[in-house]
Amino acid sequence: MSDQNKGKKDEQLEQFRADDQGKKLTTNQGLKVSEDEFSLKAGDRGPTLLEDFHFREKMTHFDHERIPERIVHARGFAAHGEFQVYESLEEYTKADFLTDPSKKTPVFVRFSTVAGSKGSSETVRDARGFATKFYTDEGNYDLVGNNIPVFFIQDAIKFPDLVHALKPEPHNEMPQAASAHDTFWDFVANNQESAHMVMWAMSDRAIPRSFRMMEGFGVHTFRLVNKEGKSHFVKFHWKPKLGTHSVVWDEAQKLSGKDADFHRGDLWESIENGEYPEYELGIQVIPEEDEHKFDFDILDPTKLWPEEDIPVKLVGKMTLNRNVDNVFAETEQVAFHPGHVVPGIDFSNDPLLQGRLFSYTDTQLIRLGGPNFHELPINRPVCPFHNNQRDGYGRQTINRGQVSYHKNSLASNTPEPASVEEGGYEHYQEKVEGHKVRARSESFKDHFSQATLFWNSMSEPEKDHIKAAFSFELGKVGSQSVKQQVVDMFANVSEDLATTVADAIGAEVPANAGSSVTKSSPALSQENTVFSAETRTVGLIIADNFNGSEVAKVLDSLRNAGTIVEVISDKQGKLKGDDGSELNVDHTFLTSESVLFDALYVVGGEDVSKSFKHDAKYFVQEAFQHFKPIGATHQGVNWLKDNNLDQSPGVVAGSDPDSFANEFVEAISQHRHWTRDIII
Ligand code: HDE
Repeated sequence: MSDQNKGKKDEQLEQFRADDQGKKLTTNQGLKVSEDEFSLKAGDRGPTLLEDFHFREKMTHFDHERIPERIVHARGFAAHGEFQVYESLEEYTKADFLTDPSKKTPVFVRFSTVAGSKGSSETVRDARGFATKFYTDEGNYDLVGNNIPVFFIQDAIKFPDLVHALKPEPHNEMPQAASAHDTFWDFVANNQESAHMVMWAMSDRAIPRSFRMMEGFGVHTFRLVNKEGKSHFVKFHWKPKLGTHSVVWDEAQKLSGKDADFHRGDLWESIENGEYPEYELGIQVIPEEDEHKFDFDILDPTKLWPEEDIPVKLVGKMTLNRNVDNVFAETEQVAFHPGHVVPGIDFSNDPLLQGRLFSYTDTQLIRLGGPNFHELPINRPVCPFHNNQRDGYGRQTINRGQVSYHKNSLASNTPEPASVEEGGYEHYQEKVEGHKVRARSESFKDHFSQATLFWNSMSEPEKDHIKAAFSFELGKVGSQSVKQQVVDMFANVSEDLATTVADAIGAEVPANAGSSVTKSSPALSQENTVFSAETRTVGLIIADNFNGSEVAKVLDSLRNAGTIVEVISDKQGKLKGDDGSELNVDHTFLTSESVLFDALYVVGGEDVSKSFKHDAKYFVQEAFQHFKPIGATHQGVNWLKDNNLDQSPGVVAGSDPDSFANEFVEAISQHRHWTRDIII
């Protein structure tokens, strides 16, 4: 890691790092150990002795190595980085890290799936967590978001119900990391506020290509408060530099088996290769006085703010530039909490957010074993912290002195609260009045308009994917009644959707299907995202005796365009070109699969075996079915012709290395070629 990436947080973590390599083995008490293979026994064939403190310490520690996994978001992966605001946002907020453009704030970001266990696959259909801890000079600020801008429910009290319905069913603990089962869809049909989020969950957003290629959203409406005490409502966005891209469902399922670590592998590798993932922070701002000017309630977490109506202002950039040293110590022990705020950032009365403000500390107490989890290296703020909290399991701070209470005279009444001018946090003084009621606001009762807005905003391929996703998920549901209820529910969103799905799953479309909502929001379609060939992986299928000079030219162009080329052949080792050049084989047909690549470049070679041709054909056909760009030169061109693939969109066959490379790079940057004549 270069020095420029070393921030305050990294310096702090350095105090806790340990390198064991080259050292003598000791017990935890520092005693050097002379033997670590054999327990202490009464005779070399006799029983083990209780006296063997080394054995007992080693075994006891091992027995206690596991902690409870997160109840949701158990499967996650994280990286360090930094955030910098472009220009001062003092008009809206007094938060120091958002007003000083010269400041680089260290961050730690954990991405996750929601439903699956800690060891589950990463390419399942699910929302993704996108949780960012900013280690600011005024304390930690956590933006604990998802890659979908809305949520299933409107009130936190329903979260245990939602999660019970989504998780594997309790009688047989199936299915793992999947929503395609009866209880989830029963919940959906009977809690219709979920309609909008379910549309997102059935869309391509729920099967991202990479953590680097998905948006992040704070979901709730928050407040920004400036020095003068003026408040604006705000929604937070993360916009990935590489655009928002997804895999296709068949590919996602195959990836689950071929590489359950597909997303963490992608993040890890890109950081190791210096291809640092970047995201811009965006804000949508609504002045307080405009709170009631919209046809939805801005406190309702099942609603987004259409970007065409309330533009997203890009205000800063986050770069992830360092992998963790130890996944347990950092990724597993990091404790996020939407209530970790700094002066200038405040909450709204969104009832989902209000409940989250309780849940996150509570869950860390069981997960991390007590109230001192803030002392774990990954969770420590980079600014000093002082208060009268003491003791508890695993306490590390040695608080000196006699006094641990407020108010006091013995320590001159310190630590003392700071005034607002000194940086003391002051809750926004919103005027609140009301009766104590358990109720849903009337303004929260429209569950379908934005579900239809989302549907209307999709391109035709995206709509097809949503129809197929509903048909798959409901096709896995056993209860005919639940299937019918779901069709009845989504008939409120679109007649076309309901009709296709009903047909696929043997249900009836209700007579009054359809919606009167015609509005759309083009920003919601992935067709309008950023397209680039950068960091795309290209599998080069090649054999001995290839045309060395021409292939080298193409590879140069591909690499100059920022793609990563990996060589696939039938055996490992080196391949020789006709000019004596050499290529190292990265993967064989046995150790890889087309689903692991964004594009294939097929060259082949003279005299390849029948099995080589067979395996290459399988790779190419599968990549074709997944709408991926395929390039071919030399023998590869004939193979494409033999398989009738050469005339399709996104398939580039060529003989001139320069023009071929340009066309192929363009095809790669398009991500997928949906106009191919393929039935999904
Ligand atoms: Fe969470 N959520 N959540 N959540 N959430 C947790 O906290 C909860 C919600 C999100 O990488 C838990 O430390 C409630 C929305 C992320 O460590 C828990 C409600 C959003 C992560 C919890 C919600 C999120 C969590 C489990 C409804 C997007 C992973 C482990 C009121 C804005 C953070 C933990 C990480 C984790 C509670 C809804 C995002 C149980 C009660 C909406 C990214 O506290």
